[in-house]
Amino acid sequence: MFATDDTIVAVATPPGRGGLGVVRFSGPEALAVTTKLLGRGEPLQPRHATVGTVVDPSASHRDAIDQVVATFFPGPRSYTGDDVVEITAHGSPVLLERILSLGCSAGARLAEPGEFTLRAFLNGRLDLVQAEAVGDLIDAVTPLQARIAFDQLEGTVTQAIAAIDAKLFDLVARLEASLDFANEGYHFVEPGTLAGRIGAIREQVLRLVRGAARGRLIREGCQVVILGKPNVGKSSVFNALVGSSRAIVTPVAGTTRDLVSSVIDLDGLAVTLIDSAGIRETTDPVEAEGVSRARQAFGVAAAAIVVLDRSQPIEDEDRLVLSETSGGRRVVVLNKMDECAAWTPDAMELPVDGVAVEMSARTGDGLEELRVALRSALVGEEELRDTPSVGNRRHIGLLDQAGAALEAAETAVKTGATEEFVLADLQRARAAFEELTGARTPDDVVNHIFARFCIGK
Ligand SMILES: Nc1nc2c(ncn2[C@@H]2O[C@H](COP(=O)(O)OP(=O)(O)OP(=O)(O)O)[C@@H](O)[C@H]2O)c(=O)[nH]1
Ligand SMILES: [Mg+2]
Repeated sequence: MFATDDTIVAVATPPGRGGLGVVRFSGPEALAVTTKLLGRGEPLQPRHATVGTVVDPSASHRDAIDQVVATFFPGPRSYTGDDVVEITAHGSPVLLERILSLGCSAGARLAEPGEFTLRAFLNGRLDLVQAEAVGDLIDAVTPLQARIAFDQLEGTVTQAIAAIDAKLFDLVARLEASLDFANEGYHFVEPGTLAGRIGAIREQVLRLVRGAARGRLIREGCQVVILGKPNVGKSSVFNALVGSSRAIVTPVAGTTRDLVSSVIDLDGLAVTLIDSAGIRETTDPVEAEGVSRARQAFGVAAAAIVVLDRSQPIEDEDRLVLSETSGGRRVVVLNKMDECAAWTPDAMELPVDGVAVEMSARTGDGLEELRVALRSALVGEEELRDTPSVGNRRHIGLLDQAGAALEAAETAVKTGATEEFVLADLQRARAAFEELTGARTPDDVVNHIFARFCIGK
């Protein structure tokens, strides 16, 4: 863990040129260091934007570097909980570098990635779940991801867990009191109701875990691979969904060999769409490699789009793709509906479960239906915003641990174990909650969490 009693500095805006760039200082010397840089006699007024000039304090003559706006946020009511000063300069990387190095000469130290947010966590301004939400918010690529991360930062997950933990705490306190007064025969929990109470708490944990698969899909995004025999229009469907001619389309069968991918925003889901050579039997070594890559991509994909050409007769190759993908989530597309239909799914007795989407990648007809069908294949029909927002694997793992401990406690009660045993299981559940919120989290876990942040955050 880094030192927390010194003053850190970093550029808080992204690398590169911009209209403005922000250099942020945090720590006990933040005000003193920036007062030197600004060449000011009097200190900055708290929470006021002050126009000033950054100068080189070591220069013999007045060496003005940039005109800036400086704002002082006194601790503990600042982002980090320490004194914070933000200097907004012109967004030139050279200037910002200069201000950084002057700051270091004046007594600050370059911040490590995530160190500002780490301090906020250590100073109790945020719990660990909220600190992780800051990282998610910055990394979000879809508005829905950003929204869910912001909800988490606002404390929705924290509150859900706190509510469960409060009930657990109450139960533990009562059981401990019962143990203390065991000789007097006092019971602070009706023995007959104990299993039911634990079960009710476990049900709340399970509810959070049940929403987690979907939460993870939103947080991490997923892959969808496009399959089908040659020339059915896979690359055309890919381009239509991406909204540009990313993949090469030609009338020659076997055009696509390598995997081509692009991220699309499917109503908030970040879907990495993969165009492939499709699945077929082939002796051509290049195409065979393409097919093998397509199969691999399908192996890790969350779903497949299987494209069939409705203007040409169905062949064994189509049936091969349909049967290879029948186990997983998929959407079947009947493409080229702008031409005369050569068959219907019923007549061909195709193993097409659920709906098949009719579309024309050429005209764009049916594209919206495909988007809707794909979204519902991935996450169902529910409104994503209303689902519980646990999507972080660390959180899910710890909720699972808490659930298992509660299940053990319930079993212990039902099999007549003593209260000490039940208590030990309940304490394990509480420990999982404490690790989740950061009340008690091993240092290496905390370091790992903040190491993925960018510098300046
Ligand atoms: N009429 C019509 N033609 C289409 C449609 N979609 C694709 N095509 C044509 O079908 C041919 C093959 O399209 P691609 O998108 O390259 O097909 P593919 O499945 O990626 O082909 P390979 O990469 O060779 O496996 C091209 O000539 C496209 O213009 C459609 O909806 N209607
Ligand atoms: Mg192609």
